[in-house]
Amino acid sequence: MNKEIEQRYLLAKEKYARVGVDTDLALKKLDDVAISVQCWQGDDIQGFISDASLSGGIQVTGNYPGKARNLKELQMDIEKAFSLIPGKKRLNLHAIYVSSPLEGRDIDQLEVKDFQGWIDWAKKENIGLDFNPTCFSHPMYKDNFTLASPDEEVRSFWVRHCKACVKIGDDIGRQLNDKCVTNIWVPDGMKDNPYSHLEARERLMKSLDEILATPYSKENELLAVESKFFGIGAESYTVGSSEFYLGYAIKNQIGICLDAGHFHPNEFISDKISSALMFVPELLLHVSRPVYWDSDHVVIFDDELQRIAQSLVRENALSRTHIGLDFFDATINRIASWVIGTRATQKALLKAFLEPKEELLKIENDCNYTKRLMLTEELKAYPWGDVYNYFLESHGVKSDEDWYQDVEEYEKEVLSKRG
Ligand code: RNT
Ligand code: ZN
Repeated sequence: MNKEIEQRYLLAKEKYARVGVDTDLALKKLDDVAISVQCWQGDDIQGFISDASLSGGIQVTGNYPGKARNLKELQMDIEKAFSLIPGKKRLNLHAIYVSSPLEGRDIDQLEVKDFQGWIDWAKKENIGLDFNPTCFSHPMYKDNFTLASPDEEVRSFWVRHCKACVKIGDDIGRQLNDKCVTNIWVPDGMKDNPYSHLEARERLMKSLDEILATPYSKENELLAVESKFFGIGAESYTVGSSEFYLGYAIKNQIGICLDAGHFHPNEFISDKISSALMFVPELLLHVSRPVYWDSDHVVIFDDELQRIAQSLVRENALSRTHIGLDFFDATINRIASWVIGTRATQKALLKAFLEPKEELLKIENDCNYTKRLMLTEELKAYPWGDVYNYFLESHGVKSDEDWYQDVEEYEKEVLSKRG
């Protein structure tokens, strides 16, 4: 253990103790929170099935060298990133990341064996896996539609794909003995004003009902549905809106996925967590960073990330919330982006764990808003960074900016040699 980091921690511990906060306990709590890291940042959502370009109204810009080109490279890169991120982690997979060739089958015929390479890897890494059907980047994504398509051939293709994914998520959860969150997001929408907003929603509901009829165990798998406000090329109408999916999740008692980039610029998912959890059993978060319109920038330690973490901790939401990251940026080193985004999320959680919860609740219930403002402001400058560094060091991970050397070395030795 680095002496300076230890000394700084001991000073921080004393300071926090004065306001009734136990830093050791906060670190223990942080250790228990699993963050699901999105595999798709490693190769700009390309996957291993085809070289079709990304569609579905989402875009990855940039051409930073060294993206993973196959399973081995992606696993290697994730392992590198994980070595720089302490604490519990999971990996979030999209269905296009098969671990062995499909040999003539299309994605409506996926089976768990197509992901066995990941399941075995997850066992070795001692992590859980999450899963997503991939309803884009495929020729059957037609006229901006998948599950809500008016073309029965298209709609039923995507229903088969999603049913196969539900089955796979169930198998993953069983094999790993760790619940797999399978999240359904579809890009369905319209560029220009629809004549009717209703018909496509009825078709989406019909498709979802068919998908939910797939046998699966709620112990092995949580199904979640993800709403969106608009996508590129679908600016005027999104079938799976927030109201649609929240209603659907409540009615069917499945998870709702709140993506930080899928709402109006002045609307925050942090304020939705407590309400949603009153009506759905579990929540999935796509922690992301919107900039003007839906663009998934690398998560940073900004106000909304802190508010999300505060909601989770202050409102006892952690035990029913799955934290997933969702960003893709091809202009910077992809491994660094994983480390930065995941560490930022951990920092926000730790900062929230380091609040004197009971006292702040009491102050608030006494309607002593002056004291609440004073204390929350003062806490912002408390030495939580020293506590986080101690967390890193005690897990044998390099603290402050020192981890970046590893990434630079890896870029030089490995990434720069990829074609
Ligand atoms: C798209 C959604 C969705 C995707 C991933 C790749 O707007 O946020 O979650 O980012 O499935
Ligand atoms: Zn998302």
